[in-house]
Amino acid sequence: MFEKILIANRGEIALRIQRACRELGIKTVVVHSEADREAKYVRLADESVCIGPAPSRESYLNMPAIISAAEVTDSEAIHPGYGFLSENADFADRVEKSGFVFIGPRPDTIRLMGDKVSAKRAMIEAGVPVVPGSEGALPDDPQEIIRVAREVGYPVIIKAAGGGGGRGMRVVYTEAALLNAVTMTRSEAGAAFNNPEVYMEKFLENPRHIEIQVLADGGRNAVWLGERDCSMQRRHQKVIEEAPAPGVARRLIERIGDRCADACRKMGYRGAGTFEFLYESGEFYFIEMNTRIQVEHPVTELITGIDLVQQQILIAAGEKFALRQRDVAFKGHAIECRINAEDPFRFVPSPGRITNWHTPGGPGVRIDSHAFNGYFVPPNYDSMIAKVITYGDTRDQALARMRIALSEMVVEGISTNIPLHRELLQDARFIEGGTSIHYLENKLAQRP
Ligand code: MV4
Repeated sequence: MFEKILIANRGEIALRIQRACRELGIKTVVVHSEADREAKYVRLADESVCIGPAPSRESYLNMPAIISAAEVTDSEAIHPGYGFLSENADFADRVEKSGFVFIGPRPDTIRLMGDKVSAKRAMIEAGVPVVPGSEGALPDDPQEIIRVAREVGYPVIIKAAGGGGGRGMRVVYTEAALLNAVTMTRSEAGAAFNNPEVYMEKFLENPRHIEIQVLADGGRNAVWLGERDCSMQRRHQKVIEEAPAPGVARRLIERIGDRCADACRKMGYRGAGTFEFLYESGEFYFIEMNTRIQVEHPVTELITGIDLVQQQILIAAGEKFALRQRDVAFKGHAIECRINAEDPFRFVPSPGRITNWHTPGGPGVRIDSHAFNGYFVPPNYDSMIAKVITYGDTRDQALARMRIALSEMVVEGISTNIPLHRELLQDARFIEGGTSIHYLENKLAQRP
């Protein structure tokens, strides 16, 4: 096992990784920007290194500074967390070439999944169902593009191969709008991702976003750890996640989960990963794969009892990955509310000093947060300051516990989206379960 790991991230996930390390008896090095000097996980770390000024570009995205910090502290491995450099294949490459272990998939796997055209091809080969669309990237020939769209059937969506997470896409409803949309998406993709390749899919009008968690050892052992429903979102920012997905047939989930685990074996996937699907009319369609630990991983941890961050570390250390599918049992229901420092009505960030901070507790309540009374939320980063996660034997119990938790929570000095969460936890359609990816935006549009 490693003696010392460097954490190349900030905020709640830096603290989360640190806790996993501590339980495994591993020393931690935290790298931080000038804006994060007073962070709690910096004080709790065995060692810390300031790697640059507040802007991410000069600190958390500064590859040479992070690798130098690993060198001077004699770290053996680097955990990238989520966001920042976590899905940067060149970073993973540089980490490994510098003699450290990258806690994540091999650089080539990250690259393969980063290109959405090659990711989709790999899934088709592995028998994972994908959204119907173009075979690979769209050709240049306009007549050929028109032919593919007719075959797929309108509406279609044009997506950039280098995009993902909602960046670089365009919905097309008519043939008249098709070629211009392709041209525009191509040129934006060339500028934004340095890759003008685009592909086409049937546009699904009212799907849910359901993802499958996997863990794999890079060889023959791969398991899937259930699904998460992440449909409650606004502008591609998830707001509430839950596991299991309400109202989806278990047999179907099991079939898809087995396909995902198979795909991992075929690819020699290593570490934790997430297969993203759209779910509509009782069918699953793969869209993208994330090669990192995700924000919403705790809901999976609560229904499986498996510590995903510890498993990432064990796999990276090359310890025998002993988890088998038959050992994975799902129990109960978990819900996560992301608490953001933002205006609950206008959604603009609300950085500043927290003057009063009380977090909820009690049975089935987990708080993942780096914040504390007197903490200054810096304006430079993502606005998420806490995750409130509740667990129950049933969805109703998890919901009830979430309502109580949100009623207990106090954050003063900054604005948060806690009022929005309180409102959503009283929403009849959400309580019923199974709302689509458009539900929240439609609901907000109807607000007075
Ligand atoms: C789609 C889609 C409908 N049909 N693809 C947006 C993020 C990126 N991961 C893929 N996205 C979508 N792809 C087809 N063929 C609708 C979305 C989409 C979406 C997906 C997941 C979660 C939230 C979303 C919000 C808007 C659009």
